Amino acid sequence: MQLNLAAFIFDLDGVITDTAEYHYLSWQRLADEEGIPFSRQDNEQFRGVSRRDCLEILLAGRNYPEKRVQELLVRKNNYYQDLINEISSANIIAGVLKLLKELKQYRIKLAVASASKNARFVIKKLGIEEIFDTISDGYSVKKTKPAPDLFLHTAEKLRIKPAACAVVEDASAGIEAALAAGMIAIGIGPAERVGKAHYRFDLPEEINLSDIIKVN
Ligand code: B16
Ligand code: MG
Repeated sequence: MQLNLAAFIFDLDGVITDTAEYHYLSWQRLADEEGIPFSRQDNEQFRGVSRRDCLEILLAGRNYPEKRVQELLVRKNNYYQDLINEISSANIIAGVLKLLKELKQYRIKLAVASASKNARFVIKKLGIEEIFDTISDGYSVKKTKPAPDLFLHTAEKLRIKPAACAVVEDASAGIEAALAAGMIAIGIGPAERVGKAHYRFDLPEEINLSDIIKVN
């Protein structure tokens, strides 16, 4: 089925760039320092989930005082920022630039909606700030993914109805949020993770726009 879509909203980490790996490395370092068991497999649950919610999952009921929780959040973010300091346009996932340019040609609005408070910095580093009509990040709304708020907020800024928006997401929390927002969900990754999406691709470079949108 080909749809009449007016906007594409992109998740950042895991869709536009593989900072998901840097989040993982930072959490692993923190967990090791704290003697908390953690693995790459556990990190899958952290995709699209806010920093605070990730820490709560990591702590798994361990009762840390708020001051200590804050210290852990700052430490994790420092590790992450050290890693993203080094990124450049070379870190854009294959096929993403081509896709963005193609969408622009069709006069489809483009947005980023990321749960990350570092999203603007990362987009700047990637050198793609100018391509997007609007950027929403971890500061934009209170209720993060899987709540639909971030995507609805983004559609509102674009002045486009949710039903005319597609969301490209790599996280199960993000697909849930897109569906709850009444948008078309395009999942990037394995079916176990993003299988609930309307469309699913293993990689962004496999997205075939003419299968999804009406191209005149
Ligand atoms: P920060 P996305 C999300 O970004 C990441 O997937 C998730 O792993 C991370 O915890 C979250 O951002 C918060 O990031 O600590 O930088 O605020 O996938 O929604 O672009
Ligand atoms: Mg993501």
